[in-house]
Amino acid sequence: MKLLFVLSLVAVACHAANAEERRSFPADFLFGCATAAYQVEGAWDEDGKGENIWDHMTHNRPTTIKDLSTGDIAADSYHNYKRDVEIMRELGLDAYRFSLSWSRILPTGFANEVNPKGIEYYNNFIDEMLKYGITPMITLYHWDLPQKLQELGGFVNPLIANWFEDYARVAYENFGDRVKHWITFNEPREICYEGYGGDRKAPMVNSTAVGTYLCAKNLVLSHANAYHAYNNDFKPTQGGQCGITISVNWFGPLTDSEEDQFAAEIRRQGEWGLYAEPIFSAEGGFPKEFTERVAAKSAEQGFPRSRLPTFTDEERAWVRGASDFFGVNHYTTFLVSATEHLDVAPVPSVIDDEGVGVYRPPEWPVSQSSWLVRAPNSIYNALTDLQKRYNNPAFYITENGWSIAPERDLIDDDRVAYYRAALESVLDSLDAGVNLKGYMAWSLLDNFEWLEGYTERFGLYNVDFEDPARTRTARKSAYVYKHIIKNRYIDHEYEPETLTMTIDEGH
Ligand code: GBH
Repeated sequence: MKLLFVLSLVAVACHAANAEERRSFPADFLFGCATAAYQVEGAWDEDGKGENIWDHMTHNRPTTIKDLSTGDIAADSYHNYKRDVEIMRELGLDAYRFSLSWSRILPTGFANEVNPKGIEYYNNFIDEMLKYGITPMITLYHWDLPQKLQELGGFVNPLIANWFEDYARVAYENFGDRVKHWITFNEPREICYEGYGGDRKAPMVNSTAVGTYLCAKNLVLSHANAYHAYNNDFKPTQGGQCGITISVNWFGPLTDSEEDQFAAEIRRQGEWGLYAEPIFSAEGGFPKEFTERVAAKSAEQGFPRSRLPTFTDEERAWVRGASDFFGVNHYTTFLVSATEHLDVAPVPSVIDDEGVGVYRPPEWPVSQSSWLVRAPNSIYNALTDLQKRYNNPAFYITENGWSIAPERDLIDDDRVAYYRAALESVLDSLDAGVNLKGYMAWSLLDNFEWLEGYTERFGLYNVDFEDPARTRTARKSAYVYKHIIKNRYIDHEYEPETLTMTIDEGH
């Protein structure tokens, strides 16, 4: 009896201690998942959709994709959107971030001809989400430029700023009565550096000297046009917000030396400052030290002017402050050195302009994607840096996730470990006062991973790509994420009892 009493006291004390230590996510914090049109929709030429640069590249240069696959069918979300919303309800999501296919809505890219079937598909999808209280968050551009616009230069033609604004207006007009979260671009770095400066994304322009920089300037101007269009002509009646998503991985110094600290800063400026600085900094324009470095390198290389363009005063003012929130896609950390592990890169190129080396300690766990490792405090380091640098704007984490091999079973414990660590880092960021409003896991379900095809799987739900029905099945990580969303804290001990998904009441 006495022993029992003591034991129960101990239990009460432990419980109290847990409750004290237990950190919760705010009740209004938006938990969601993200996807992108080309990666999940399929139906590449159905119901009047026009060709885009990924259709074009996968069809005309099939060997650019590791497993020779395409997004022609992908997860077939075009036909399975009701099942996708059912999955969101199973997970208990507050929000869902997805992208619109520009060429499904405007088959040639231009706004003179709107495809009614494209509008209808997104209307049905949005209404299905709203029926169950799920907040839709739309990305206007996740890498699938209409092919006709690419033939006119795509993001190196300054007229892209008009074409993009026209497209954005069509989206606001048709969906803005119900959609209150707009993201203009997903990951300018990947669009500009990988698509125009290099050859790791369509359209593989590989103009290493200037491609990235021309695109960077035109892209931030396109963003600003779409932002001001919303702000002036739609926000007053629709009342939503418009922002941009930038990939912000953390680049820390390899050692405490001044050289390494400066090297890390140059890398940050070249990788994401190029896109964030013009929009979010007090001064506007491209980042200072990086601008000086490209100017110096260009001069050494015999260019009569810097390869990095400048903004006119008018352009600078138009872009500066043109965002209601900062969307962050965060995956990993790199340690930067001024003198070691130097990258081998074409001369000239962004990587050569940065002129630094990157390194990851072998003890950091590696995913199925060679670039994606689990590093300590990764989200915290990135967000607290942005918070200080840009005067703490509103943030959303719009992507964060982990890949596994296609042959793995549903028990993805490495992904569970990644998400738990990432969400602890989110709580650390909230404790540090970061104005973070939500978190979207990448991804709701397995999908077409760009040049890697279907060889890397990011889904909380497995998709059977051999099955014409593209059956979706929850992985262990789905149960764990659901538990976190429901309870608003991270229970590191939680194990799902059975792998049987159900929809909880209220969803
Ligand atoms: C995001 O990009 C994308 O928004 C999303 O569409 C994608 O599915 C997701 O991540 C997972 O990858 O080895 O040289 O080819 C994340 C940033 C930058 C990660 C480019 C992959 C490839 C470098 N990506 N990186 S390389």
